Amino acid sequence: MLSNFARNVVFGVLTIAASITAAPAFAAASDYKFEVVSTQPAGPAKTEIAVRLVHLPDGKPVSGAVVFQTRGDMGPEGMAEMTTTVTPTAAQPDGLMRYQVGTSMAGSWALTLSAKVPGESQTVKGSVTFKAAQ
Ligand SMILES: [Cu+2]
Repeated sequence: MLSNFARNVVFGVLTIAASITAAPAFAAASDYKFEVVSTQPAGPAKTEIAVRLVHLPDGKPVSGAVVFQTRGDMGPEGMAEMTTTVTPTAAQPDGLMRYQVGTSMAGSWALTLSAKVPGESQTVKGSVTFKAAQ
């Protein structure tokens, strides 16, 4: 049984440890999040999607990120093995990343992106989920 004093000391130490961990001395890959900006059907079994990368601490979109790996699959519907094509469709002057994803089945699809971000040594990887109609 801890005394109140001991409990407060333990709590204080944990609080300090937590604030040290959270100190933004260096950006981390977990400081970023991919977000869907828009989706629209692009012909039979195809969906056009625009995604942006946001720096979570200040909520600002990141420009200059270079996506070097993508994956599309139906993981959100329990069909992670059902992969598909992901084709970049436009340059990214506005910081948006646009892709045409093959969506041969109606339902929820996941687009997973791996990117290099200026000033960030770690690879930033994240997924967005979007709906495709048929
Ligand atoms: Cu499927």
